[in-house]
Amino acid sequence: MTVAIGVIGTGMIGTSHIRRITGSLSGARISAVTDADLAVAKQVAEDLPDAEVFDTGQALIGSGRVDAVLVTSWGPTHEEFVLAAIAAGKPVFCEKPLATTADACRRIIAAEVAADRRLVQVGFMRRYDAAYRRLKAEIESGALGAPLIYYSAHRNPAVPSTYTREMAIVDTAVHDFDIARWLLGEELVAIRVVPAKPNSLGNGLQDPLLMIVETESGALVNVETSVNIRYGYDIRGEAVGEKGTATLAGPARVPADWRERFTPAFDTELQEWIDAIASGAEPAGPSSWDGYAATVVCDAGVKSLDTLDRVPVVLGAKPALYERSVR
Ligand code: NAD
Ligand code: ISE
Repeated sequence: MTVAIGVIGTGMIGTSHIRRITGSLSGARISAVTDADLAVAKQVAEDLPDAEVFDTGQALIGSGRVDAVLVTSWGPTHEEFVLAAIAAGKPVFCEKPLATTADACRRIIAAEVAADRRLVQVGFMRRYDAAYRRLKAEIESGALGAPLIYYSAHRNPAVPSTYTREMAIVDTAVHDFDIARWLLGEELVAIRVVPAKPNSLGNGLQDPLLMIVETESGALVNVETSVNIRYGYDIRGEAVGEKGTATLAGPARVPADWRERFTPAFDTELQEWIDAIASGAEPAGPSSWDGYAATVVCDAGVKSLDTLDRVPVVLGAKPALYERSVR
């Protein structure tokens, strides 16, 4: 079966995913596209002979031309499209964040649990990166002893003028929260944000930030976001255990941006998603619960940025649906 994918949001990452699906991946085709700016969607469709342009995301999701939905629009629009895809019984891959508020994520979880079927996968692509997978295997081998601290540096060369103070947490550190949960196999339970001396190249942005995040077992995750670092896109990680440490292997030279750093991870995440749909399996990648957990940490982080206090992260009970498919 060739999976017919409809894409909602043909901006930067939407077109990048379209190119990988049509250029380097197998088993899928782009059958539909839409964008809030229809002229952009039409332009993208010119290179996609099989794709129909839809006026809205809702119309695209409802179309018989679409087997599965790829949501790559702006974060605040994700909830509406993910809920519509669940209602239509169609698998949906949603770029991070799953949704921008914890309540919106809860509504998605409620809809998926009611469907009693995993239909949603969230775009936390770091889980598919070879270096992160090696680091996880090393932690899980027990060679380091119990993990005590995980250092996670997330450095962007620059950000657009539309990037706000909170985005260092909700748009950037959200990846670090997810990867720390995945590497350590634990939920995050509290966060404290500490702003550093501002980078004078940051146009008044509160940048860099340090975040001290606590896990259920009492281990610490130390996240650094620096989004005006200029020299490149530098992603670092180090796990400190009771009797050893392990470092996230980096590329030979610092990449220019997130696309260059994570291209193989994006390829693997989407290929595995396509393969699961083609075989009728539930997606095995990051779930709605993972998207929710990361968003709740972000909410607490934004509160801490405002108050400089330690803010607890309260998740509530995890539905059984999400116990059966953690990769
Ligand atoms: P972008 O602004 O380049 O593209 C978003 C597109 O969505 C725009 O063309 C916009 O017109 C369209 N859009 C907005 N609202 C819409 C609606 N209601 N219906 C249809 N289209 C709509 O942004 P981007 O950088 O491509 O980011 C898109 C999403 O991908 C964001 O959630 C972002 O956080 C995520 N992202 C993830 C990664 C990653 O590393 N996984 C990297 C970049 C972006
Ligand atoms: C962007 O949206 C991403 O998701 C990138 O992976 C991240 O590094 C960047 O900070 C975000 O703005």
